[in-house]
Amino acid sequence: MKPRFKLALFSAVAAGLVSLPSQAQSPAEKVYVPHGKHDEFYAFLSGGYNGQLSVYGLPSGRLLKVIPVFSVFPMNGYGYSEETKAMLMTSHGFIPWGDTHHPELSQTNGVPDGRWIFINENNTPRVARIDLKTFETTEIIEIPFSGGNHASAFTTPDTKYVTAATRFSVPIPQKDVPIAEYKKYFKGTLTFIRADKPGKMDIAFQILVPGYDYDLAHCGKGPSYGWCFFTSYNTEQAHTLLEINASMKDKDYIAAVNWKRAEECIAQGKYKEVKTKYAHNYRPEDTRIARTEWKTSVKWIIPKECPGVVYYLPTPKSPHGVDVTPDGKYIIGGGKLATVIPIHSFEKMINAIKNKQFAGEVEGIPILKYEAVNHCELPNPCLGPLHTEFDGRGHAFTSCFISSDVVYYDYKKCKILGHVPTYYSVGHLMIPGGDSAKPWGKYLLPMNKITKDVFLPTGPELPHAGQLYDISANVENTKPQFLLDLAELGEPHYAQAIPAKILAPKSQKIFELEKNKNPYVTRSEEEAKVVRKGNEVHVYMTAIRSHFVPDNIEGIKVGDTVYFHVTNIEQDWDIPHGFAVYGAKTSNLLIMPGETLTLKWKPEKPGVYPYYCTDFCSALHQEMQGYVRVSPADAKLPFKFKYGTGDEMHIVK
Ligand code: RUQ
Ligand code: CUA
Repeated sequence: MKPRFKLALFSAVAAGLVSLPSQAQSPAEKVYVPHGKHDEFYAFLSGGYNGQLSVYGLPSGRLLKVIPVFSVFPMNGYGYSEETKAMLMTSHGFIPWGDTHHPELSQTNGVPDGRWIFINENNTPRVARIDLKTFETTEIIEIPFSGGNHASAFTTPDTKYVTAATRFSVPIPQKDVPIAEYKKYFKGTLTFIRADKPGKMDIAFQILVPGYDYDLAHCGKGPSYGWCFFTSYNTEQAHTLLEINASMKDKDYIAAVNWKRAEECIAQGKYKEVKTKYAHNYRPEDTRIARTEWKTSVKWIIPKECPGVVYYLPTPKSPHGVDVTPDGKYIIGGGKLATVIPIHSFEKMINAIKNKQFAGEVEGIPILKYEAVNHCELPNPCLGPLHTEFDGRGHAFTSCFISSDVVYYDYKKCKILGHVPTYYSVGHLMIPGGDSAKPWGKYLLPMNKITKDVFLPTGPELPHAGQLYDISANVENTKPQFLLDLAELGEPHYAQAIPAKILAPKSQKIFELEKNKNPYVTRSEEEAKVVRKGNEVHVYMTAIRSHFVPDNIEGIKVGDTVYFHVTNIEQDWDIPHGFAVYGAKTSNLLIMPGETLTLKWKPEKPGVYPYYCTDFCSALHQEMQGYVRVSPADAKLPFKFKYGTGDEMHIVK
């Protein structure tokens, strides 16, 4: 290029008159988001064994937030404050940890709409809803009759249901039986959770299925609306040495569930109501106090008694992921041990059902003939195919664990277009909207299991690495361009992304003090008070730049249980206050503007204990402190508190 032309082109580009072909920009230019500009996408990456969900900006790869879901989070008091403890309640009691796998955005007409994001917990089967106005976990439902909730939390295109299933089949109902009698006692359940009404998550029904390992799911859309698909492995029903014993058969199954049919059976009373106990935890917008509601039964559908509700599609070999193309016409299985990628046709499946092209039956579930449902087998794709996402242009991208790459292909023509490397051993991959009816495309993010030499070494434990690729040019003739290595938190299994322009305008800035319905709210400093009820002391405290009211408290005695109900009375965006008291066996609280949070404290020894704000909130943040005096249990000290030189205030006995 001649220098003068280069200059002219540069000014034309700068003036926004000409846009350069995307491949003409360097990776650094493509991921650089200058000060004053924001990222184009929010990306939500599960944290796996950290039990959380991380929020990144794309393309910069900046970590914006960690949302605690199934694990306590000392950073803001989630799971420690009295208002949030109940979120982690289960039928096994309070559980401070969970294993998050698959985030899934709520959808309208098959397109992510930015209302909520759901995510599953694998270990103690649960599903959570995160409200995307506040980026907070607001609801968690436990799933009974399940073990290892992995094929979850995938949504129907209208968010009517999200899915759950047993990855580990278990005795259903649970009982004390010899493990060797697996085949006799162990069963699986496929669960549909009603999810479109906040605060009212509910198990609509469970389908009782043979005791295999149900691994992943995705629901149909467009022509396949009304169906969801679940992979299974271990159809051998092994209970020991699964790496060999569950890899014997050439094909396992994808279970195709007709949930419309299930609804009919429920309406006709073809179900069994079974007694059990499971937790439904909800944190409403007004009180912001999480409460546990105990649910006591579920509806079971037995496939024999509801014909047409489930069919098995034979699928090679120990399939992991199952993904439905944006047009809803094809179902792609990722057979970990398979040498091909099987692409099933929904239309063929429906015809096979009509024409009864069955190869057998298990427990009332017809097995369809493989040839009758298979659209094609993508030959020699890669080694260890797992998961598939779509760019919305007719191309599928499948992650391949063993060969550490992503293969991309035309799924209708069954034609491979190319491969890109991953570093290393990719698990899930994500394209914004890539499992929806209308992918936004643009980026591809494979998320890897093994990092090795990608980043500076940090001892034996390394962050997982993701690789961001540009797929904005049609991959038919342009290879994806490598952009960035992303250091991830925990182990991201699946991820989701949505354009910032959908989400950012909805983001809530404060909680309105007026609307705060916490019974311990203190709306003004005049209302601050300390109330004793026997051995319980309730401190109604306010926080504002740069003091607490009260800031001196006397009359607490050893043996008291003190509840600090701290209301942040600021009404200004991004001005949280923290609260911590010396010796408290809990985390700090991080209180948002307009919010009330409660810290429980049992002082054990007489003395004077400081408390302070943990978030540097103003030039006088260091002055934002107070003292609480603790006297011996038998002390006759008057109960008093104050702020400033004024008299003792608002003591309520
Ligand atoms: S997993 S790497 Cu979704 Cu939990 Cu596949
Ligand atoms: Cu409030 Cu620092």
